[in-house]
Amino acid sequence: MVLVGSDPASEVYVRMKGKKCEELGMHSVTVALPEDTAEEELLKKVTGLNSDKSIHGFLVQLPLPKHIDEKKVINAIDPKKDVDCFHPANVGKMLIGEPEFLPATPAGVQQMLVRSGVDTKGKHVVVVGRSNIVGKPMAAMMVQKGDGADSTVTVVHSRTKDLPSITRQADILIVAMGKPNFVTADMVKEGAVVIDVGTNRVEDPAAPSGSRLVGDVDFDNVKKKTSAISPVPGGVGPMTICMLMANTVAAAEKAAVSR
Ligand code: L34
Repeated sequence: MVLVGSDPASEVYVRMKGKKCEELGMHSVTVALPEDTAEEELLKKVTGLNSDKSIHGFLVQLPLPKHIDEKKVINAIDPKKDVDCFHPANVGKMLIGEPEFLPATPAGVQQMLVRSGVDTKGKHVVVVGRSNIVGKPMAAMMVQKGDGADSTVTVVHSRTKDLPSITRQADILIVAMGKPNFVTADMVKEGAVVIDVGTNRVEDPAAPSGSRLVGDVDFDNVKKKTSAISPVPGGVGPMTICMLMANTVAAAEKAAVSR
């Protein structure tokens, strides 16, 4: 894992990933670089990891400091080691149904559905949000053929007209908007399955740290209408980390076979 700067949330996530590697008996290294690292310096690190035979997969934790072009950095990662599945070549392969890797957060959502016994075939999945990391790949995965997919997919976002009228049609509602309490009970159909991808830190004077982690869904009120709902924390976040680990194992297996 490459971490640039000292964004507190990124530090937490990277630490959690390192711990998970240790738990699983996987070698892991965290390359921590200062906030003022030059783009060229980071690109050099990426090139170094690309050719390092002791590393089967790596990621550059996002967001990066403003002076660094994220696209350039992602493009520099060897697609065979791109366990985030952020490289355009890997995104393309996923889109045509021939994935090298699956992007960790959407794959975590899909596994949650599969392992909870939620039928997705022919169901109306509404994805709220259109980011490159969650919304777009999530929609692309749910329209693929096969188990845990085969859905009819609608993507809604900040420019959608009458968004609640569409979310109310969802059998499965996947929310990745990045806004606390964005989805309220009136926006959800009775009996729907709701997956909350949001991780927002909000001020809470009552909390020991002065803040608290919440999703994009008004959990307590929406819960009353759903047949299943995922919480924040303890929902999609830990699944993301699991899928990153799975991708890393897959990368190592592929490297062993092709050697
Ligand atoms: N390159 N950048 C890259 N890859 C990623 O896969 C990520 N992401 C997102 C941010 N930037 C990235 C993550 O790892 C978000 N993310 C992530 C990972 C784990 C958790 C949340 C986001 C997680 O496990 N959250 C815990 C709570 C942790 C806390 O207390 O802050 C949860 O239970 O939701």
